[in-house]
Amino acid sequence: MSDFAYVESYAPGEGRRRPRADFLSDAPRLSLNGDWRFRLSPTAAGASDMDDSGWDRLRVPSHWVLEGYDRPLYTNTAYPFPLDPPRVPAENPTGDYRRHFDLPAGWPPDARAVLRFQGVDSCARVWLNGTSLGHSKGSRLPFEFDVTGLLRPAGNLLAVRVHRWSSGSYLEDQDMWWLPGIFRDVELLARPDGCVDDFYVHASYLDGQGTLRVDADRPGTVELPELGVRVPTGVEVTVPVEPWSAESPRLYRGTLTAGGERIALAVGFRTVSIVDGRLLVNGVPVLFRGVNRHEHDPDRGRALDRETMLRDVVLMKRHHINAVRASHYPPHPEFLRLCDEYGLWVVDECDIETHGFIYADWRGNPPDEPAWRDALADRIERMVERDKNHPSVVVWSLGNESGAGAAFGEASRWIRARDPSRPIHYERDRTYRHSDFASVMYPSLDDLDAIGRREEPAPEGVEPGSPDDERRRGLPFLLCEYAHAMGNGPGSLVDYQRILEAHERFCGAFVWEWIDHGLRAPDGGLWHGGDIDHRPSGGRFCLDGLLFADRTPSPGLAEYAKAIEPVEITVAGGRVALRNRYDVVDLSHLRLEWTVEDGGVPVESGSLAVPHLPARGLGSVAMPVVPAGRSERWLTVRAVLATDTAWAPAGHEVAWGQGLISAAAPAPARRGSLDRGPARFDPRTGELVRLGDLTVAGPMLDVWRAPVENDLGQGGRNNLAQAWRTVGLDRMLHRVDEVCVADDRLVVRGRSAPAGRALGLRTELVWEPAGDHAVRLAVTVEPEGDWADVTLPRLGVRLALPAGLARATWFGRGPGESYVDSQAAARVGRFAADIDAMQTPYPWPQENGNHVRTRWLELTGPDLPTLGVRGDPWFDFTVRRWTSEALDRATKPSDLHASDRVWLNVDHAQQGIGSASCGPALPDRYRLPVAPYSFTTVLSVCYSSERHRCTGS
Ligand code: IPT
Repeated sequence: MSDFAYVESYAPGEGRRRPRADFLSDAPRLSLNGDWRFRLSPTAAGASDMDDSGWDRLRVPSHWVLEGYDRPLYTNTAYPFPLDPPRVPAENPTGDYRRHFDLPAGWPPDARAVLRFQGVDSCARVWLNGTSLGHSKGSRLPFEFDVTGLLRPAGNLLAVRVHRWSSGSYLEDQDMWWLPGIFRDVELLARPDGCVDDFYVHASYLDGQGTLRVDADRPGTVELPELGVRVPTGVEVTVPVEPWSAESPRLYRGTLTAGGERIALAVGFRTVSIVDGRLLVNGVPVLFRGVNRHEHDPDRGRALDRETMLRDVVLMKRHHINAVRASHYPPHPEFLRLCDEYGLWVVDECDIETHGFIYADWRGNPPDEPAWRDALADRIERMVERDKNHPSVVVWSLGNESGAGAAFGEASRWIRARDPSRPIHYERDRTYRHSDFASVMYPSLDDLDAIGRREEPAPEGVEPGSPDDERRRGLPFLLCEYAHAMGNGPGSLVDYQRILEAHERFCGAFVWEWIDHGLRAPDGGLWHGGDIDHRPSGGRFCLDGLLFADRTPSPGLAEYAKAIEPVEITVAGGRVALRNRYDVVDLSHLRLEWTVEDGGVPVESGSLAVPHLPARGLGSVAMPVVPAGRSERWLTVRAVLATDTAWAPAGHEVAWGQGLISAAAPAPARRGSLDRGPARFDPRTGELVRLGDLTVAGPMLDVWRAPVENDLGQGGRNNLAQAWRTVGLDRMLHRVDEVCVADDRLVVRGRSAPAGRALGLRTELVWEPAGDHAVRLAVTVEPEGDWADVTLPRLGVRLALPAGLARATWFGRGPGESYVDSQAAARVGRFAADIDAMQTPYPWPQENGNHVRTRWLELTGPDLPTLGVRGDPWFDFTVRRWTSEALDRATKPSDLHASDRVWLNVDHAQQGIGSASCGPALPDRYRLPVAPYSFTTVLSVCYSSERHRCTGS
């Protein structure tokens, strides 16, 4: 046996203390974070030299692959090494870490002491002052060694050997970067005589009363001053309390004192139960409006500091997210303290994923192999013991995507015995015998609806009508992943939410996922998996978050916030109807404000009394009386925080609704003469070449968009972009057949079609005068040939405009981008933005920046006349400095360069976005079939002194 056989042994560790609760106390604690000596070796043998004075320095916590050594690797499902469990490659980058330290003054020299590692990826062997302490695997879980008697007042040497690959890596095949290193805190803890080692807070809630009992392995005293509680450990008390919930995270702070140590307690009273197939907390149903959160930072990987964790929590709270699935491993313990304090329901998931066994047809899958029993049980116990005292943790998850196996039965039995207070989730075992929830990932809307009705078909391998089938149907349903947020999207968030709220069976859902896992590249850009020269690679699949990697919210997050906003406000029939979507609280923490806008210009505003509405209650208030206006008049009602909270200031918007008060008067029909109007055409091609003093080119029929990630359905399924390219929508050729003038109308007939194909789109563009400054364009499109079931990414016209145009002002939906299946977050109003700022910087360039239901648009630039576009009644537009083709070709944002034109797409429609990058096909109603279409638009030109003429606004 070699000296490093432990790396490949099934054993989860050796020499470690038994797992216990994570807590903060006033006992002496020495952080060993900071500057360490570091040397990287190519194999598990590591560095043999005793003298580390010439070694490099490395900050701890960190991942060495993000600090200039070795390189990060990204795989989705496949292991990056041969599937030969429990063996790992001989090339096993191994980092030797050394830390020299002195004990601080006042450190009790003879005290018991514990050395704690909060997380080391993937296997660590540890020595203190030359004594071998043992080793541990299980990257995202803590481990401790008893170091009593091994410390010196000065000149201690802590040596840690970290192996990139170990048997433990087979249990850590999550879809994420493989990032080795000591990436969480290292601490030395003094353990005073008589102190408790582990304790368990049992704090339940029933009918206004909280029942508390703190069990500990040593006698101690529990104090919650606010409740007047002072009891010995092991003794139960019942007192009137306010319950803890994500919406009202009432914590009672206190202490557990034993042996001269004071441990901080943050007690939240709450009871989780499943009654009649529904999940209840404190007796009421709750709905998780959640996200899957990986720990990620573009520079630090999973070595997050507290500030970054807090940013996540605050961003979630501000976007109405009330739940987090800790996908796919227990987060840093500080994150859970923040969830307790700020209020987030947590599904705490174990650091177990064996996805890559799919490439062996699940043969040898660790959860189904006795040899791995201890390793799996070890992880479950370390999670539960560490996190058992957090009120925010309401569900235990046994892991992700690990097939089925006896180990999950053992895990669930162990948890039920140790912690009967929380239900258990595991999605991948289709019998659901070891889960208290039925669960699947990425169902279609129809499938989800059937699940809600408890009418879903029996899963494969489960006999319809069998006891497993019956039991599953009776379980509450937790949608652990849906709405794959890769690139532009996801679409249908509102559709999903409607179904989730329509059936009692649902206890909530978690969008995949919170944040893009882009890593900072040396050139300042971002790396995804495909940027690393290594196979297998998960490519761009790590860029699927609601936040961009730098934590800038994406349009998808705005849409999700709108889909789940806690109050539904409907303005109609003279009333403002309110639906309280909170599960626990009423609306007394909110203020209602209203504004009336005429054509997007505010004309009146005020406030409304907030009706008393209990959780999930309905009510209404009378609408303010406002007369009709000249153009479209909208009433917007906003619910805002009445007072400051921990996560947002007073005035922060939590919900809004709009209603149309009066429609616009029809625009007066303006005739004129085409000759005397602003439009000049090329007589040969019928192309528009000038509009007043604006040089323009076009408009051309345009049916192409740079595919979004969701157009590239996973693994070839739902791959619309491929179907489009096969037909040739990305390379349409345009022919003009006829240009004629009749009755002061210019008619241009032509055909757009791809080379090599017998199909095409016949077009007719009819130009008419519309006053002195405007022309009306009517477009008719007639398909020819057999298009089979191909859809169109977009249908509209594209114009090339002078590059000097710099700013857009529009009346329609905004301010952010919107698509037919993702427009809830966009309100009706008047918006203005620089063209450059209207490009959403998706890390993989793709279609973006669309605006649905635009009534009018003006483009302006210094020293240029204004271009106006009016819809009949609406159009979609995108405006950018590069073409869709250039956007399509680009693979990095840095590939996009301003051309010598501004490109404006005025669309009759654009196809929806969906979430098919990992999920169901785009619903039919959001597709744009090949069919006859006709639409009109009015183009105008005007000069600043007469601007109103441009759009009639
Ligand atoms: C699902 C995984 O659980 C998650 O980690 C992530 O990979 C996601 O897919 C896609 O980004 S598993 C998939 C087979 C549905």
